[in-house]
Amino acid sequence: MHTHSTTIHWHGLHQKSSPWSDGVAFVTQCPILSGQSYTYKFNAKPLGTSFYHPHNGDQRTMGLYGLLIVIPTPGQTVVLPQEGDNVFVAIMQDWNHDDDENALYQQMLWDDFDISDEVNSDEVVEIFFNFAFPGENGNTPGSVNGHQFLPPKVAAYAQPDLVDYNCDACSAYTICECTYAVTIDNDNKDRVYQLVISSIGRGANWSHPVHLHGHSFYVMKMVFATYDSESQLVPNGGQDTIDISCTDSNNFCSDAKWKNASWENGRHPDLNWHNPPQKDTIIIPSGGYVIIRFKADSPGVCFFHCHIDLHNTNGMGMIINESPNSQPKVPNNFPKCNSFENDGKHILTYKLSYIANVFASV
Ligand SMILES: [Cu+2]
Repeated sequence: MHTHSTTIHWHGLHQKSSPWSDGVAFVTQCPILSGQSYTYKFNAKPLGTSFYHPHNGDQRTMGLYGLLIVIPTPGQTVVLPQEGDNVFVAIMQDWNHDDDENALYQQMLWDDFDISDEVNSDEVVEIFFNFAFPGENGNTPGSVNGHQFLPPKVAAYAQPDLVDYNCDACSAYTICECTYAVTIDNDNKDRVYQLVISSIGRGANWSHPVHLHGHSFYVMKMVFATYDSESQLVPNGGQDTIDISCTDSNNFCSDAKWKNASWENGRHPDLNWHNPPQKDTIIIPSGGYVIIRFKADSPGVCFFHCHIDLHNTNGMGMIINESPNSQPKVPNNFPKCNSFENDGKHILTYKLSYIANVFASV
């Protein structure tokens, strides 16, 4: 790609102890420029079948992606296809069509997981995130809680002091553009994070496959809006879901909360403790919500975004800044970057030096 910069995200790998290798442009690294090379080094964990794709612009939807299979190390006990089994792996490109809720749920199921110890805790921190397109007519950007993501101009992980995380202009009643980040930590090793991810309110009408970097999480609940026999949304007193209350008069739902206050702080009464699927990406149904749980055991800057490229590049993403005090240092000489105001002189200087180089080489 002689005209594009790029980065590669190793989807499915958690990058614990190497968060700078997660491959998100302007979040974990600077883009790799045309003509440059960059070597990713990381532990291949967890094992399984996933894929790699660029994390810069819309390059994935244009075909830059492939399979990524982590095989077990000798001695690791896993269920593998037996000799003679007919096994193949398929990878498919996006195809937008009407999603069927049963099909979506069945796709998530793989096996029973015993998670009683992992995400059951007395200390649950609950956070609501609404992935949607709220706003006024003509200005309805992709956003999370009304924040249209503004990518930093540096590698946020490697150059944290140069990132402007100020989102003070945002409120429950306004949408704004900023580098939205929420900090979580593991000061208490037993603490569990419960995210309530919705696609509700005025900016709903799409379902969003939301991907959290750095983690697998447990899907504790998936709730769909109510539809009639002709697939039309049935309004529930003006709200998409009867469980969540949107407090602002614009119905942006950037400051959502449970209608039933006794559900707060992780006390939703109907979570799936028997066989919650373990995922790193989950569909948020239009007009519905999903509850996920995980522990903050992967220090780094974890991008959290809709995996539809056009939604993501439109601003439907944010940073989970995880355990800032425990984040490992980047390797020596890790590439850094910055921006400059283009007054034309730099371009001219570059062109002249390029021409000079060309003449010098002939
Ligand atoms: Cu989306």
